[in-house]
Amino acid sequence: MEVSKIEFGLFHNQTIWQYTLTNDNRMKLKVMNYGATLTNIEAPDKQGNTTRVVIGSDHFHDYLQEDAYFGATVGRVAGRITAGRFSIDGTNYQLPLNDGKNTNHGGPDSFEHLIWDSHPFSKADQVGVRFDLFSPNGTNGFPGNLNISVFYSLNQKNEWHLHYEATTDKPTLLNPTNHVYFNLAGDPDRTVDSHLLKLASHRFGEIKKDGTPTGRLIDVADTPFDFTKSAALKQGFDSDYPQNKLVNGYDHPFFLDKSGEGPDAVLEEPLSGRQVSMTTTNNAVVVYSGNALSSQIVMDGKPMKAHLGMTLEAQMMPDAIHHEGFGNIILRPGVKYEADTVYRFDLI
Ligand code: G6D
Repeated sequence: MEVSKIEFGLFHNQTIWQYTLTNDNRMKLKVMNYGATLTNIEAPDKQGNTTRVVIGSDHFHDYLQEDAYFGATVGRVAGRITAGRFSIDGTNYQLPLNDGKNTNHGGPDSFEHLIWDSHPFSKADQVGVRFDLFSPNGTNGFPGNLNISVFYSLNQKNEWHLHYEATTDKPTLLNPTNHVYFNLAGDPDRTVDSHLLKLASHRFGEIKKDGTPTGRLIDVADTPFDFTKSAALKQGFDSDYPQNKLVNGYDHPFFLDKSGEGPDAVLEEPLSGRQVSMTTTNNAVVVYSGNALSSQIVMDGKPMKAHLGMTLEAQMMPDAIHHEGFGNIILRPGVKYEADTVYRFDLI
C-alpha cells in the first residue's frame, strides 16, 4: 500500500495538494486539502478494468466552477437549517441564508471551500490522510471555536473509511458529511438510472418545496422510496409520486433502521459488477440523485447532466435541531465528537 502526493493547483497563493492512496487490490483513492475533498476513486470491474467510479476531476480548477460539492467535506451542518435560525440553551443564532430562505451545507464558502491542513499516514493495514481545520467562533454565524479532523483511509479490504473527530469551546451544532457522487458504471455518459440501491430504512424524511424537512417520517412501503429490497434508481426518476416529482428524483434523507444486521446501504451496477456497501454511525443517509446537474458544469472535460451520479451522504437527519426524534447535533465543550462511515467496494 502507498500514499503519494502531487501539487494539484494554487488557491489564494496556497498550494493545493492531491494525495493518492493505493492498496494492493488495484483500488485508488485521491483526496485534496481544498475542502478535504475526495477527487477520485478507481475500482476494478468484473473484467478487471479499473476506472473512475465517482464524479470528480483531475483538474483542480474544475472545482472552482462547480457548486455541486463533488466529493467535498460538508459542514458544520450538512443539509438545510430552516430559516438559518436555531437556538442553544436559550441563545438564538442566525446564519447567512445561502439557499433561498434557508441555510444549506453550513452556509456560503464553508468547509468545502477552505484549505485544510493535511497529514498523510501509513499504517500496517491502511494508508490515509488526516485533514485538520480550525473554524473560529462565529464562522458563518455558528458559535464556538471548533477544531475538526477528517481521517480518510484505504485498507486491503477495499474499504474507504471516513473518521471524524471534533471539539468546541462553546455549545454549537455539528453534522458533517461527505458529498461523494457515485457512478459505478465507469462510463461518464451513463446515468445512474439502472444502478440498484438497497437501504436498511423503512422511513424517509418528507421534504417541502424548498428542500427543508417537514418533520414527517413516511413509511416507504408501496412508494418509489422502498429500497428495503434492491431496486433501480429510475423507479423514482419518471415517477409521479409527489415527493419524487418535487425534485425530479431523490433529494431525501432516509432514517436508518439500525437493526444491527448488514450494511446501511448497498449500491450495485450490474453491467460492471461493481458494488459499494456503506455502514455509518449516523442515523441517516441522504440520497441525492444529481437532479440539478447540468452541462453548465464540466468536470474533466465532460459536461454534467441530471442523474449522472448519486450521493450517499451519511449524516444525522437534516434540520435535526428543529425536529424531535431526528437526533442530537449539539456538540458541547468537554465532549469529543466522533463519527465513522465506511464504504466497502466489492464485485457482485
Ligand atoms: C441541491 O438540494 C440539493 C442538495 O441536496 C445537494 O446537496 C446540492 O444541490 C448539491 O441543493
